[in-house]
Amino acid sequence: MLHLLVLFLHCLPLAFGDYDICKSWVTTDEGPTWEFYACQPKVMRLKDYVKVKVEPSGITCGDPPERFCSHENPYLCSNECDASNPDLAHPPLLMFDKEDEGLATYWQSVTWSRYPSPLEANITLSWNKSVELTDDVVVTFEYGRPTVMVLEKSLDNGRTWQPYQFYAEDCMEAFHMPARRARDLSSSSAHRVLCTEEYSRWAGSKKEKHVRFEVRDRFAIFAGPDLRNMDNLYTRLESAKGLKDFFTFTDLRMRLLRPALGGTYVQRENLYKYFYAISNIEVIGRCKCNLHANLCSVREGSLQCECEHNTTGPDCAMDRQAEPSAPSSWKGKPELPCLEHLHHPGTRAAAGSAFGNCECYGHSNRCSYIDFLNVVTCVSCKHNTRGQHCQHCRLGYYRNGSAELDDENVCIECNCNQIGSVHDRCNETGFCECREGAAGPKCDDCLPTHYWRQGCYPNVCDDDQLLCQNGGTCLQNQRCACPRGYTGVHCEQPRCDPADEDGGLDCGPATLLGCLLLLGLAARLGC
Ligand SMILES: *[C@@H]1O[C@H](CO)[C@@H](O)[C@H](O)[C@H]1NC(C)=O
Ligand SMILES: *[C@@H]1O[C@H](CO)[C@@H](O)[C@H](O)[C@H]1NC(C)=O
Ligand SMILES: *[C@@H]1O[C@H](CO)[C@@H](O)[C@H](O)[C@H]1NC(C)=O
Ligand SMILES: *[C@@H]1O[C@H](CO)[C@@H](O)[C@H](O)[C@H]1NC(C)=O
Ligand SMILES: *[C@@H]1O[C@H](CO)[C@@H](O)[C@H](O)[C@H]1NC(C)=O
Ligand SMILES: [Ca+2]
Repeated sequence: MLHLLVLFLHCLPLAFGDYDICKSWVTTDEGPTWEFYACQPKVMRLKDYVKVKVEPSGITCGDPPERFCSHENPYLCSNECDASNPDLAHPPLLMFDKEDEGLATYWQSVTWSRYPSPLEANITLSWNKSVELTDDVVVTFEYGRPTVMVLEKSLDNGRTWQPYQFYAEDCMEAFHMPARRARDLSSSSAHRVLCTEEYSRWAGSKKEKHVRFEVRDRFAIFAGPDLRNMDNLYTRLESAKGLKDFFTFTDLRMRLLRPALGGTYVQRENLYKYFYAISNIEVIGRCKCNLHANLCSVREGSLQCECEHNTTGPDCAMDRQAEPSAPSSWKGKPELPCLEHLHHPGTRAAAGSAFGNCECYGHSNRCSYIDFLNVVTCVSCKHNTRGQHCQHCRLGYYRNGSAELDDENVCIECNCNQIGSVHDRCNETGFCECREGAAGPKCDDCLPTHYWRQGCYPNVCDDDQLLCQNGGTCLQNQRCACPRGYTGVHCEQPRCDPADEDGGLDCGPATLLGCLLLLGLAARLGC
């Protein structure tokens, strides 16, 4: 059972830093204990973890070798695709390689030599794991974007599919749908499947290469044009069932239905200029771990969440201790007033301070109910507080002893010196944990045995143990200034400089050998 688990659900900021720890060991009035937090893995380039399938077989060019032309210069057909020659082959993997500056590498289809039967291709991307988009999907087409295509997605590893977005030069003609743009959607229609004409018009094959699935435009409906109010976005994502699912999938499929035409009609006498070529498919997002993991790693060839909070399963959606019938275990609990449903399994959110047990000392007016723990916890604690009742200070802050719990100034920033301290946290009286040699409440000083220079370093010399010899003087504990004739860290070595004005080599017999060696070295170096 998860009865000890208290999840402190904050609103997810775009600065994902706040979500990178799942738990921490803290001291409370009742003694030390684990505190648990909603956490999620980092955003990554999902194309690095994808498996691709291109259909039908034989759609990739080069077998047999084929020539192709460009729309700009349709009678110059000098390019060749040959699958047996690595320099002239265009296999599917080239949609996912690193695009360095310079020439693009791309997958390419056969040409439309069988016109008028359609030139169609399916490109299926599979992750074998639920992932969540955090940025636009951007597909880069060389030699022109398709005039008709459909983006589809699957939530169940390819068993069932649903349309994600339609793309056409003329949406009415191709799909009997009116054309819409993602940026014109409203908060109630943000997850509508639409047809767009923005990415299918011919604009010259070099100029406009990108076809987008707009995630940012949809986020902006809730977070504002610069995505500043991510708080609001994530509250909506957690509370509106369907909205978060909209950005989630296990597979994507592009159904390419008609290639770029470079004009309004197909020129039958030159079909070698009609084909698809994709140089990159960028998919930015993160593993879906239901706020129970901050790591997602490749195991058995697939991405998997490293689940915390006693959860398990590929998406951390299951209770590790529960019987297989766990999902029904929170049926029959009393409904609390003003509850919005959280997408997050086993968690519901409540709005408004009218919510009975929502005590947050004035640092929040929103609570969340975690079903399988039967716990009510504050959401989005302000004034640098955290905790079930916003009764603790956030990491990096400490309790202001002269302020009440409901005071806005209750938490004071630790302000630990970045170089001198181990981390930016401090104890209840504001003392930071110092690196070796550093001292002071904020670790911005050095111990007497150390000197400060972008950090604390052990003294080279001092007036006590590490004396400068032969009359040298210690400069700020950092180095000895040696008198003429002596060198070394502590001026312990006689110096044998042949260019010395006094002419003489001031070398005692004991160091004569060393002097001769030095002279030899100096001679070899050309002094
Ligand atoms: C592409 O996939 C769809 C199902 O989404 C299927 O009906 C169609 O036949 C496929 N096309 C090709 C060319 O494989
Ligand atoms: C998909 O991932 C599961 C683990 O979640 C793994 O056991 C399975 O082998 C994977 N399937 C494929 C086809 O990679
Ligand atoms: C998880 O289970 C272990 C063992 O049953 C228990 O000690 C622990 O408190 C549970 N809770 C969390 C959040 O790990
Ligand atoms: C501590 O709280 C008191 C009372 O609100 C306030 O006057 C004082 O400025 C706070 N101290 C700091 C360092 O913020
Ligand atoms: C905080 O750390 C300082 C320095 O290590 C120590 O003197 C002080 O007692 C600590 N305060 C508490 C409450 O632990
Ligand atoms: Ca490429």
